[in-house]
Amino acid sequence: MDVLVFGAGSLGTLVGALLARVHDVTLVGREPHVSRVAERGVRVSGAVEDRTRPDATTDGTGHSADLAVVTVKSFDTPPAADALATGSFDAVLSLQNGLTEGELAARLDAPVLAGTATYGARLRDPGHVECTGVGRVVLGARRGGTDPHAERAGKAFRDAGIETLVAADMPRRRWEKLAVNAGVNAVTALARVENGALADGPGYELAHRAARETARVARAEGVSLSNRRARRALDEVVAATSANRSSMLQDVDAGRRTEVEAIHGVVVERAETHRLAAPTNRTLADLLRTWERGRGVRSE
Ligand code: KPL
Repeated sequence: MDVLVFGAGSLGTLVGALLARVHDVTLVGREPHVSRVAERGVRVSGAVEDRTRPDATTDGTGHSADLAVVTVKSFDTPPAADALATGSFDAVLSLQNGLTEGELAARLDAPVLAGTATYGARLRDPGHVECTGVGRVVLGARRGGTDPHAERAGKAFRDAGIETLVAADMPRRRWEKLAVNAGVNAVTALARVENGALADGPGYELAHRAARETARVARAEGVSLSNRRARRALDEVVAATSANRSSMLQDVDAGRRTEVEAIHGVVVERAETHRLAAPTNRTLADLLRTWERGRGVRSE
């Protein structure tokens, strides 16, 4: 299968390198990573060890492939979608934080699939990604139900040795992941700790509150996600990824813009639509926005 992985950050590089075991993969990313991958391939270390040779380019326009996997940061979704729209794909799969699949679908003709990934990944150096935890990819039709494109994408992932489930309830799973990200990401980024440091500490109650608020907003959106289920998902992810530095902590460590808007911003905005309060998400969002302004990575 021909696969384009759009976004060669930590998760995109890991997924692209693993897919390249059995598929023809092109990674779209930035320099100096792209040149190193083009010269020597990708080295995968940690929980999975491998070296594979995907193609790599900085130009995301004019590609055609059986599947495009979008792994860019949520705020880079509009330009990524515009670049993808210049090419041709049988299906496009979003493996991003937030609820970006709607944004992709609005700009693309190809069917858009929703996905979640709990693999831990960290870019060590250009051309070198560490797998910090073997998780699972779950993917399916973005509005739920079955979809032959999802079955095909799921098989392609499994053929490459990636733990993958094709699910018919992606809207609930996407909101559940959003609840987990709302609980884990800001608290670990602001406290500068690994995910596992949340367990049983004072940050845990804060994380649970953010996840509960998110589940309540999900229910107002017509998605069946109980507080208990959101809490269990949060507990499971914290236990399974205890040694991980969350993607938001990695952004804060690197002085980069975070995904605050795609996580807490979306929860607060949708809560407002339903006249619900989301004080924990609002507070976490304001703290992160203040940090971004202070670091000069945010203008508004
Ligand atoms: O998705 C993640 C992230 O870091 O963005 C979790 C699941 C919280 C794992 O670190």
